[in-house]
Amino acid sequence: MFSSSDIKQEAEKRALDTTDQEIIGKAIEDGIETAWERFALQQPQCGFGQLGVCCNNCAMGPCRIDPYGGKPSHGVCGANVDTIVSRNLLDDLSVGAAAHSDHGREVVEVLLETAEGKSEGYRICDEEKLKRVAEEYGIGTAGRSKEDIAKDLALGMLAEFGSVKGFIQMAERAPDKTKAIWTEFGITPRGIDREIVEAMHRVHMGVDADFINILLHAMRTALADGWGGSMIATDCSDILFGTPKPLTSWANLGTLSTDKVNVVLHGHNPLLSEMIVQAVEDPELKKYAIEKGAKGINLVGMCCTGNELLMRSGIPIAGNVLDQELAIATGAVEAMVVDYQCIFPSIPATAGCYHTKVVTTSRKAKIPGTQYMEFSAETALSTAKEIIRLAIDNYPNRNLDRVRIPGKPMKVMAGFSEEEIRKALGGTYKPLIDAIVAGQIKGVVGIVGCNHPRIKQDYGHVTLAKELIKRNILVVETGCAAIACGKAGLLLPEAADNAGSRLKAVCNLLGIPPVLHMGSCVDNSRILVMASMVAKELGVSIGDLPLGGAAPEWYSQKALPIGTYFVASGVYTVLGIPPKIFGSKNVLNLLAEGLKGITNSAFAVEPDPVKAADLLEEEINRKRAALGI
Ligand code: CUV
Ligand code: SF4
Repeated sequence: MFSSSDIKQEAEKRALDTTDQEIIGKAIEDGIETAWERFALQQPQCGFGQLGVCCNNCAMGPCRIDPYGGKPSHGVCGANVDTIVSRNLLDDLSVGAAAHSDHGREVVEVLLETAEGKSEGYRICDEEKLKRVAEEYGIGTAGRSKEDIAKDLALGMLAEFGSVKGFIQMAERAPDKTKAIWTEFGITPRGIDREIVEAMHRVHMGVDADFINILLHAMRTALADGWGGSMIATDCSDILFGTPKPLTSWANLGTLSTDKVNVVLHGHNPLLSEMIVQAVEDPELKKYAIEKGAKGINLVGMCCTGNELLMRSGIPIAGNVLDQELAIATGAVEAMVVDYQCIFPSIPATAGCYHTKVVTTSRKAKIPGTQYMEFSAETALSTAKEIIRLAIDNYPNRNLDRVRIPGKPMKVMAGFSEEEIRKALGGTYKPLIDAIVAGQIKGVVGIVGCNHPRIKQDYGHVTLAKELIKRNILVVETGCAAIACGKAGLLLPEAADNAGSRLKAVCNLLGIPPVLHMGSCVDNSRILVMASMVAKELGVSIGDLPLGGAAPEWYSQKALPIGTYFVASGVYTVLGIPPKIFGSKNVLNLLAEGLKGITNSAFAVEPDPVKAADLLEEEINRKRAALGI
């Protein structure tokens, strides 16, 4: 067992943020098992698996290849290491693309139901964006009701999942030079489901054995996510709930309240969480909370659904993926409401040590030991109210002796949608381009992705962001990376003091932070759109721009298509955690080198965030030189 100084040390080893450290300490004292304990129990992890040389695709396996070039060198079917490694990568990447895209589909379905008057609680909020996107789809808008337009748009988008027309409309947003590269290499995405299903076909035993062919399809599948499923998720969410605008709010576990009913909204899709935001406005529920002895209801977000709520409604964000168990360990959470993705199946066990109720809501994601309250568009608001009632009912069960709410929340500024960034610049990207040409901003890097228990929580994100802004590189962020930097105080205009003098001057002039929170993981599509607009303004490809991407602490399969559509769109991307491809030199060389000849970008792996900043800066300088600036 740990002594108290050991506990402190252990907590400091696990997380960067002091509020997280405090609750890690409490969790250890309370004897709660978290991802960190389970990660330790898994050590040493299987080397074959880590290298990607194990294949379990068919019943003749599992097969594994000797990573040192000895025997066995082939699976029972004869697949070699390149086939196995690339096929495993395509498999994982497709899972990630499916997760984003299926989330996108649900938003479109609710848009359709809303247009048809069949949903409860939803309305079309951003009519201007609706019309703009509808026009891209060739849908007439003049003199039509927003419902009629939305119906046509939703049907048009739903059709793209299966691909009737053979291309994805939103991929047309890419600059011509980028699209020409996709055409040349045959990786233009044809349909969202189509690429994922084809990927599943190709990984079947005895289909695609050519690692180059497999990796090209991986790029096409990733593009179908970034410029398809994810972009649809972003744009339809904006249409339904409003396009985010800059606002301020709060971050970290200190956003939990000592005297209000705490409800943590965890997961990904804003469809559920936005209804809960509406539900807590109900005067009856507010009264009910007071009757139960609370001062009110306190909603906080977690992970990407938290990012969605923060961006649009200014709901405080309690933390990122490794905070889900910690939030419960504060002893102050009445209910954790989840939909899907990144929800640890351990959550009900953690909750069982306190009074917390875990509510699952999606038919696709049931977790034993939770309360299931099915969520559907037709009854969304009523279900949301029921969920809040359940949380209120649970308030009297809070055991004050076991509650600890740490520190103070950190102020954050969020809500930087592509539209708002452009607006802040005066309507076009010309001022940004001028600043880049003048060297006031050396380049732009997107830091994205999750936490991983192998890395001190948030250390990779925060260290890399600080290093980059110091070098006058503007940082844009999504996902858990953005939450990490929020906790660290980097999402504030004052954080420009940490930036190089040139970037600092730009930030001060515009009153913006040096690290811009652009949303959830599907909102990486906002970064693509921004890059595309800048490239179009210059008449170049995205690959020509001084941009970079990084996923310092990624774990999720979803990070694979994100990284890959960045690279396939022309953005050099550094990963802090090695993907499971090191068993194949050929696969590694193609992704780290060979792609440069195709998209003028590639992957790199660098666990040290300072060195990762060096790599990104070098690449930005290379692209600047090629542009003659
Ligand atoms: Ni979708 S995918 S852990 S919440 S960023 Fe956070 Fe973001 Fe990764 Fe999940
Ligand atoms: Fe083994 Fe080939 Fe089957 Fe994979 S597909 S498990 S390598 S026999």
